[in-house]
Amino acid sequence: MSKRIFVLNGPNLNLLGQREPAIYGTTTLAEIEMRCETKARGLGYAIDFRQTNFEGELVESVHQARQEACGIIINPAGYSFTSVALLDSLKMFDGPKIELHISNIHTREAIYHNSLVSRTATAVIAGLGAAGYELAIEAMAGLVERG
Ligand code: CA2
Repeated sequence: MSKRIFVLNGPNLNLLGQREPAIYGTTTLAEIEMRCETKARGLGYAIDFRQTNFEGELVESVHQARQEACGIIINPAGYSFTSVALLDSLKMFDGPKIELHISNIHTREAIYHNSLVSRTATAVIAGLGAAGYELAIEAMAGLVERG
């Protein structure tokens, strides 16, 4: 079994730490990647950490995960609420999938309440800030090993 977890990040998350710190905190995506690497390594996993502003690229990463990953952690950002294509691709991935949001989408404006991705997610983490990523890695290891 592959011991590689894909950590996928959608549009605008490359700007994390630079804007709206009250909602998204001050940690950059590069810092989050380093923390995920460390956490995963400690648990015996490798990660493939990616960010893209393009919907099709996110879909292609999910396709690639079908061959290479034991699990997917995904912060689809704005595509959570709009992308049937992303939902469809995730449905084709048989392993565990954790949807992650830095903010608590349910306490925000109504446009952020209905995530399409949640319909296929094994679990959802929202509102724990950047720390949610490390928790997701830990949870993913549990899902892969214990189901
Ligand atoms: O809380 C999250 O992680 C979100 O997925 C972030 C998305 C938003 O559409 C979701 O509702 C919740 C937006 C990402 C915007 O990225 C920014 C990056 C830096 C500064 C401000 C926004």
